[in-house]
Amino acid sequence: MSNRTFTMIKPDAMKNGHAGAILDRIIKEGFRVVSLKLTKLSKEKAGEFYAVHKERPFYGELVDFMSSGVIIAAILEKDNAVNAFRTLIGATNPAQAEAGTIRKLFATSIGENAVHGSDSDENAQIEGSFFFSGLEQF
Ligand code: FUP
Repeated sequence: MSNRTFTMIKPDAMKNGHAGAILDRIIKEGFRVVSLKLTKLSKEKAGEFYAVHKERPFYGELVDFMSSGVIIAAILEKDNAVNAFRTLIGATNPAQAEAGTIRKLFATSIGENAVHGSDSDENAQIEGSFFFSGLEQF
């Protein structure tokens, strides 16, 4: 079990003005910020990040959406970080997310669901390294 996960505040939440509230919630839930940046994915980079979904029907829309505006990318640390963070964000589809979760509070739809959270320790490591060099991880 690792104690790090990776997140993105997605373009919908950025455009809707929820970035501050989401970061505040994450920090108040006890996650330590290891790395943080405001950035924007090109279509090519978004496609690469979500390559695991490339055969899925929603892949094109997902790539268009994730490259449609700025995002905040971050590596976070807490005991059992991957599972703790997925509990905090709630189900992929905000309609099915538990009350009080970040997606329930801030997501628009299953496609525009406010935040990303890694689904395994291995992916947390891969995804964190996609955005941050070793020198940027504190
Ligand atoms: P999650 O791990 O909860 O982020 O969800 P997935 O890895 O299954 O999906 C990654 C992203 O693909 C979601 F955040 C949004 C998008 N997606 C859709 O647009 N439609 C779907 O039916 C499933 C996922």
